[in-house]
Amino acid sequence: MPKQHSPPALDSRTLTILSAASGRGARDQRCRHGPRVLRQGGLIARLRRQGIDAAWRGSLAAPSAETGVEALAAVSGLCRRLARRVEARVAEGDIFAVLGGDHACAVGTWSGAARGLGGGSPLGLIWVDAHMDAHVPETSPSGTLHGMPVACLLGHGNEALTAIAGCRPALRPEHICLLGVRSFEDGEAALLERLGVRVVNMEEIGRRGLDAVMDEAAAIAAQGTAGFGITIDLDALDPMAAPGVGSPVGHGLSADGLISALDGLGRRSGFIGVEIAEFNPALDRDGVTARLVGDLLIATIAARPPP
Ligand SMILES: [Mn+2]
Repeated sequence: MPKQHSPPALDSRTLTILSAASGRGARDQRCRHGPRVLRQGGLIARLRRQGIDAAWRGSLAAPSAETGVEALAAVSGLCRRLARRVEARVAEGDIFAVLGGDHACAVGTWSGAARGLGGGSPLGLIWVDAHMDAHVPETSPSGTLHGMPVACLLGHGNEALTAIAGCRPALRPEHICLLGVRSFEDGEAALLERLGVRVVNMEEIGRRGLDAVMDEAAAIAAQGTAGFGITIDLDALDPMAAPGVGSPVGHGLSADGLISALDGLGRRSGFIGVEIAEFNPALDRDGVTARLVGDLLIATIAARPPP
């Protein structure tokens, strides 16, 4: 019998912002500057103006390549620390927002969320991404860890990462849905297919509309779980809308479409938190991607304004 996770009403909760300033999961490591640029750009003040009681409660980072610490050790260390922070927030009933860094931070975020919900209480997750992020070291052409977090959370891959969730995987395949996929390799697609993970590609989004597939994803994440969240890799968006990302892929989601599909997600019962990753300020143009991070958080979290 899963423990019932019954968070207080959203408007009485604090939004805890945690940042994971690491690019060690990627070849281009400049996503590590993302959290600093967002913070200096006034993200907290903007959220507060929208009535979100946001507080920055932890700036985590990974050792840079120059320290000689290898990427797996750097990323797993960061993820372990991030997992502890997220676990505590979920156990308290606060909602959290994790800001990356490259998307390898998702291993820490969602392993911690699963622990915070308690043993035997499944986690649900909506994964918005141009990629599948479901490689294991044996299938990955690049070997970069930001291509592996979905596999790790399902219990496949480096033990230094899979073990962060505890004695069982952070996620069961039936409780995660990928949205926006359009760039992947055979090995990772085969893993997700074998596990029965629902993957919604851009062709299907074009056919059914983003609102409809987001509804389906939210149902997958919420059904039979004790709590659910969403992780957004900014590369899910079209590079015209979000140029400042780690690995741009053409023909992605529109900003307006994603903002509209996210509206109200945070008010659904069981919602525990959001993660936004892969903001690379070095490739941003006129702050458009930084602003979009705020737009996406507000759409997900903010209470609907009174009519
Ligand atoms: Mn990703």
